[in-house]
Amino acid sequence: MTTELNRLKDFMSACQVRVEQALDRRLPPADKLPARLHQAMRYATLEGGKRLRPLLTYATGRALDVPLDTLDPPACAVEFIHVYSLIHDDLPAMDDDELRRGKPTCHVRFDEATAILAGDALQALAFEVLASDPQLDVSPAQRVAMIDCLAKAAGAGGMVGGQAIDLASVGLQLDLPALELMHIHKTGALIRASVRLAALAKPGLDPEIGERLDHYAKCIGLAFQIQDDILDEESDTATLGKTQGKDRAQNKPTYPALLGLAGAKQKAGEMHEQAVAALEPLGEQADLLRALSLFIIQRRN
Ligand code: GRG
Repeated sequence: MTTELNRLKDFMSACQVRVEQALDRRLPPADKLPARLHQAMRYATLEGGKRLRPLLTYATGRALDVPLDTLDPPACAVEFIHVYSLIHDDLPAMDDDELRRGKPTCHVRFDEATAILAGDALQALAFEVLASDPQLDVSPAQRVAMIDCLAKAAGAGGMVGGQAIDLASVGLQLDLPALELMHIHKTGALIRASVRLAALAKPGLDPEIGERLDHYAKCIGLAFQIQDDILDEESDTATLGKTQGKDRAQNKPTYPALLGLAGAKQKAGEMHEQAVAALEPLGEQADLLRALSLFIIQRRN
């Protein structure tokens, strides 16, 4: 696995440079009017983040022999949706956060109205890119399928619906299936779309491979969220004392709260194993996807 992790590190660095340039090229210039809106879009999107979702798109493309050039537009589209969700999630009406990716949140750096509009515009830009970016070398039917996939993942049946379930669950005692359902929508849907968009770019993909990739994506989506809860729990315990973490202060349900820290770690490991098992027919070509799954449960931020 060490070799795979080293290869993943090289791949991640190359793709991070690649996606940074691809995002930059697709964002409106900072001096184009209305400049404040465009500056906010660029500020929130560029120079930050792990770019996990674009990496998944590129790694899936690698597994299926889809050219990276064709994957730049879908990789950017999922990241634009992700950044819009972060901007809106940080607003005072939602999580009311002041820091994101190590810098002031968009509404703190600009203002609330500009942050709302920047999020809205990034969401629209994601669909514009899928609809008309000339670099996306696929048939019109594939383009429509990609737009449909991202719209469903982002909307009320996916990420936004998950956020609504999350808001409604504050103060409630969720059991494990209810917690899982929330995360499958809130963070899982976009992670699944990141993989699926690359699969949709492959003409004539064997449906069984498509289903296996979808199962992989579902498992790593849950593993991602469990690891997120574990990192929150560990940083709360380190910095605030055992009973004062933000999520617990807001009485939000988490995996460590339901399973204990050791139980949550075990569950993350099980999700990783299931994810890797789903990739079996893809052989070595899926090594980067395997390594990304491991990265998800080993990440420290
Ligand atoms: C407000 C429309 C709307 C949706 C919000 C996904 C979501 C729904 C909000 C994100 C809030 C959040 C911090 C969730 C926890 C898990 C998560 C998505 C963390 C951030 O994702 P990373 O770690 O972030 O991939 P980077 O910065 O690396 O891109």
